[in-house]
Amino acid sequence: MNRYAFLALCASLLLPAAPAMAAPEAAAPTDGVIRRLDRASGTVTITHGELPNLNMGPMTMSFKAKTPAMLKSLKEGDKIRFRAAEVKGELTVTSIEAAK
Ligand SMILES: [Cu+2]
Repeated sequence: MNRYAFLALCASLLLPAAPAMAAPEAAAPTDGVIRRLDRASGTVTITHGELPNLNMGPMTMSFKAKTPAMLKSLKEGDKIRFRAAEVKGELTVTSIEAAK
């Protein structure tokens, strides 16, 4: 293998990892419990564990849901795994699923 082929191989091995590392949503999901669910306003109050990407320790707080549809199958008291990020200045749940 010549030097250029080797470099191309290195690049192809490294590239798949790069977008995952750059995206804030790549953070591992955080455990939480739904305390309040307001479908009308699309907000959800969650008692959550540590959120390193938001510099938060465990607490109970309200988030905006990225889409109202993502709250459809959930109810108060549900244990969840979720990701949150700051979107347009608002703390927003970007993904949410029932914890198994
Ligand atoms: Cu918080």
